Amino acid sequence: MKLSTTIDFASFMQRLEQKNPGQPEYIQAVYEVLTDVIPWIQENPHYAQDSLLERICEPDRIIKFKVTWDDDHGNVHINRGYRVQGNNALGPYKGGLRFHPTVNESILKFLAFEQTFKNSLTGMPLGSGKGGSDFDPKGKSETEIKRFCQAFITSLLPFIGKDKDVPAGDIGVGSREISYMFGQMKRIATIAPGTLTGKSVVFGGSNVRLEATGYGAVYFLQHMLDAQKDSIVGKKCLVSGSGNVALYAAEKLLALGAKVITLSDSKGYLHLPNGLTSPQLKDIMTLRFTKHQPLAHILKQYPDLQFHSGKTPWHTPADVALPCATENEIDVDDARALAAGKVKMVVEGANMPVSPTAINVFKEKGVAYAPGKAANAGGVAVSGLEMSQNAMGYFWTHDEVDQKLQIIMQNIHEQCYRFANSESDKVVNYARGANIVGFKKIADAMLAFGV
Ligand code: NDP
Ligand code: 2IT
Repeated sequence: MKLSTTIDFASFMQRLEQKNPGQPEYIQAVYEVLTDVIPWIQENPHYAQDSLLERICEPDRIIKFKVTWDDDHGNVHINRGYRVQGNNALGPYKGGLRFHPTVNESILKFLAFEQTFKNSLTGMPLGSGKGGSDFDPKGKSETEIKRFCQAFITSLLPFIGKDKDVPAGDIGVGSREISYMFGQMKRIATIAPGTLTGKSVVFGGSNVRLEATGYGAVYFLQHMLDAQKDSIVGKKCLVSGSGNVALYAAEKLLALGAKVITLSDSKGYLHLPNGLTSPQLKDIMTLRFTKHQPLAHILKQYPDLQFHSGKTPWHTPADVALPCATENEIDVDDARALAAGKVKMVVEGANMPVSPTAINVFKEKGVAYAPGKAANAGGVAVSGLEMSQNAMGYFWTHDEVDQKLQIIMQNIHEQCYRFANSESDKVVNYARGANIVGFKKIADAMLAFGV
């Protein structure tokens, strides 16, 4: 054991940047965590030993492969596939797959790094990983999507397994894609159902996994409000995105009496000044999940709604913002606009949607900020419950899983709140709590294992 009692933040980051050139998202994610963890390690020097931080930052391995598929006209296309296996101290590598043209090593390393802390926070025996491809599902036919999914998972299959690495969905990978991949896995090998999560309940999926990330984020928001003796009823909420996380967050917000006044996609945002209604949400779900069409097409059914092309929701006055689309969707100007618009809480449904400078604006302005690794952990937590159910060969009902999800989100909130150590802050520093609690558990496991 080598005990070094100090870690210099600036030189740590400098070494990391030199070692990982051209990976800004990954550097950003590490920077955000170390902002809280390094000062905590100075007070707890036990955790400065054995290069723990360096070892957590460096993924265990990165698998990179070619994915070849043919389109409906017989043209052959080549994409890159990846799986970043982050850290398996707490359990098998676990995290989603993203299909989006922006996917590269930096993005997947940031996502795997975030997943390490998120999965630790769930309290479940889950390591961390992330994967995907630069394949763009937009404009592809159903059969092209199917062939791509089959080609992708065929190449990834040797590297995954129920006790080894368990993928799930993320941007561009929903139930349709998981079904194609699971079908292909069954076709070519004998696989345990717990090798992939987010499956349909018809063939071994868990109740509530589809809704879990969005529902979980809203449960987390409820606890933030409770801690301030406030209530969710009547709160005006800005939601960005109109995918899995955004629309199920919207569904739960409506069920609990809040108002959803925006939704968005990569083309712009939909303004609903009187609040989204349940029939509108149902139609938007059909449009997005079944027809796979852009959000603006909802105007064909609801011509009175306003869609603002090329704009984001953040300049709309409200009480709460739930960014549920993608990384870095809220920058410093957006943060200032949110604070000026009287937003008091920002809850990340997406992974790292708020940039570091925007987080600083929230700190200055007294806006409570819940990081994705805590607030959106409900998705992976129910994936963990799916693995448990698959291992048992049994299932829990919708209400049973929802109850467990609520307890998990309550525990995550409690832990973050307890370790936030916010005396000198204007609001509870949930990010500090999440980073420290997430780190400590993995560090304890790694110390116990020895080098
Ligand atoms: P979906 O693919 O279902 O939806 C993504 C949504 O975000 C779409 O509305 C999409 O619009 C929008 N979007 C994507 N990229 C951009 C961009 N560059 N600019 C603006 N909008 C964009 O993905 P999910 O809902 O599953 O994921 C959303 C976020 O939540 C991601 O950050 C993901 O990592 C995170 N997350 C997901 C979990 C899950 O269980 N699915 C769990 C935890 C976190 P368009 O269709 O126009 O591209
Ligand atoms: O970012 C995430 O937590 C996810 N995409 C879900 C991961 C999972 O394994 O369910």
